[in-house]
Amino acid sequence: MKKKFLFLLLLLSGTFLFAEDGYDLWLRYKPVNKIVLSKYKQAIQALHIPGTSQTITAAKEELITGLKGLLQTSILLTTTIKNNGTIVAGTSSSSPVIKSLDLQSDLSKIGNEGFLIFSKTINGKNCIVITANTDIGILYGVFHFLRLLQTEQSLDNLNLSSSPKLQLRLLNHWDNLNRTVERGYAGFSLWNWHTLPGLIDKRYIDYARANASIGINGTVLTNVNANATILTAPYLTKVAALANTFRPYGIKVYLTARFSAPIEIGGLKTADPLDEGVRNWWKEKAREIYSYIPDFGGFLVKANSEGQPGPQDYKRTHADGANMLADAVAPFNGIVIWRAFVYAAENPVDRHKQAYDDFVPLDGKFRSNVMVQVKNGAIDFMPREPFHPLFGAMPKTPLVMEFQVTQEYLGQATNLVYLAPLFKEVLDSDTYSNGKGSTVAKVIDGSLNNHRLSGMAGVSNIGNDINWCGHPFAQSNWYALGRLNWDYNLSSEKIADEWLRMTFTNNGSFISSAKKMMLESRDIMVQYSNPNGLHHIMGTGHHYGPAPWVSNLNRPEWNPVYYHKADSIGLGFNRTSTGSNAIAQYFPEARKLWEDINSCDEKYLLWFHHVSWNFKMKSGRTLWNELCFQYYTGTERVKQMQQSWNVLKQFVDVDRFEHVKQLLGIQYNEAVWWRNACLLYFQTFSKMPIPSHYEKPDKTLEYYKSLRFPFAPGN
Ligand code: GCW
Repeated sequence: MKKKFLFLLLLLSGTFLFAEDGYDLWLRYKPVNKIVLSKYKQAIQALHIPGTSQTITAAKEELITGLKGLLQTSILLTTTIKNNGTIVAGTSSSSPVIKSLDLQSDLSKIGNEGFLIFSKTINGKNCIVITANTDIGILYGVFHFLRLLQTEQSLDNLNLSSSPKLQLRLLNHWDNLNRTVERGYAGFSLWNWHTLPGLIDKRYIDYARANASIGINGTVLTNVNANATILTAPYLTKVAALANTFRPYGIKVYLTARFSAPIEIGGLKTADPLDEGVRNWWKEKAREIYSYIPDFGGFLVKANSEGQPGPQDYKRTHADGANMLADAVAPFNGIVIWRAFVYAAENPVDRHKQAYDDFVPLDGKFRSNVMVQVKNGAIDFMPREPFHPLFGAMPKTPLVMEFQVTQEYLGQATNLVYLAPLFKEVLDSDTYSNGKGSTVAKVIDGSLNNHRLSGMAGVSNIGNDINWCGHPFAQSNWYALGRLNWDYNLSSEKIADEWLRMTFTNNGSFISSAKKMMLESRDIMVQYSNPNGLHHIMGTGHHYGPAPWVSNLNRPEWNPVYYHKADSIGLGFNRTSTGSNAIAQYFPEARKLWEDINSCDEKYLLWFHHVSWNFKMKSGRTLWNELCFQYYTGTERVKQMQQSWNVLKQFVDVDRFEHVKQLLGIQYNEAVWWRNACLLYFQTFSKMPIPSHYEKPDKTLEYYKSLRFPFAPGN
């Protein structure tokens, strides 16, 4: 009785929001607000979606579920158009009504995956048409239509045409066969290899739905630090089960190929790519894989990098290795995505330069079904990094962008960091390779150099945590990867807006404050961890938290001191002509932004220059005082994020509200930790005081140095 009373009270006070665990991601389909609802109920009264393919069935089910949730009523399924407000969905082959509309000229412009959504009178009835050239286009159109409703957009006079800018829109899972995830902070791998193929977890289907809803069309299931076992028959049966589950949602599977597999599972003596036996082994292996998975996407390969085997073990080039695999998958229309993330401990050259040095000479030497996958920057997914100089420098090779959605260096799963601004910053950067306007986006979409293939990949942040990504806001980064892959011209703001509306609520006050938090979050993270171009000063191995003092690792380039080069004179890595000259790998016009220490964009100052502690910054502060300013301001801004979130309590269910609140508490402590540890350490070189108006670090440098995290996740 008491409970009932409390429930009623909460309901009446309007503050009762059912607890949510985040499992539904942005596909919650909660009821729209009352005013919108009455309009939608006019516009949507029936559904006409003939066709029985698995993809059309998935589209139909999604519409039924979505509309039921959003409009709180079951939708009438019709075989003819006899109601106003009928949604008519299908291709000209699945739907005679669509065929009769004669849409050829519009459809010819949208390719295999695009869709059209428009209002139209059919048989005298007002209808909404969702059509495409293929069934998967219909599914994408359906998700887009549902997004319009979820974000409470008007349905009047619809006239939309949309198709993806990039062809391969990929997730890269760094998932190991024992279910640990390299740099994964959201639990274990989704793929339960032990129970596959017998058990198809509902999560696999929801994963596919979520991906299809944002246009992701390929998934690399396994870690680039590869295990050859995935290529054996028992595992291929498991992979096939996943491929069958994902296929209706337009998602192809890819695997990572361990270069030494012919030795490890094939019993050969060598993995030399020019050896006939090895070449034949891979050809046979490809044939076998395609017998299980006829639409297998292909291989992703990390070779001769961080201890992985590769063609250079046999004095062959990356092109020799990639081409061998490309020849094996070519008969089945497979592709090889070869990673350019290479650097060698034995190579004394600035790590920044090594991938470019290795790959530029190979431009033009790859088979036509090889793509080279390049990380967004030359070092490694840093909080802020200039774009990779390979973009624009390999005109004859299609390059795939590799972003990291999992936040290895950006606060992992404890920090709220919305990554769309990072992705956009890189995509919008001008390489000047073909003159002004040669943006990274135009390099990877193939338009600058007329490539047949194009693509963008994101290292996944998905695990088996109930909310998929660990931090409730980390879901937005998965979402953003898909949306930008579909259309890199979307703004970070628009993507955040959509995601917030679908994930939380359409309430305007909530949206404006939460969006502000998201849009500032990446800058804030940079500010309290790696301001002004500092990079790779994270803890050893796990990369959790600061450790700029580390200098004892075997490989020089794994030591933070390698990157910040603090000394009594100043701070930063001189990559200009008087230093490593990595800057010369950029086109002259691009270089201009950074070349001159006095005009260098200060976001990248310490990336390209060794700067004296007394150097006058644009703010008028010395470098040392500027660092103090950045670290203290960034930390303070986390406190502001906490305050902003607290005010939003009334709009968010208790569970997710508390979850984010507590994580922001952790983030604040981590920001203080970054600030204090870094400033105390750099102070041992600058010998300058932290300005007295800042609160003094309450712990010593020794304390910070003594911290250990033996079981930090993802390592
Ligand atoms: O960012 C580094 C990570 C490694 C990763 C490597 C890579 C898969 O610390 O864990 O290995 O990059 O991208 O290959």
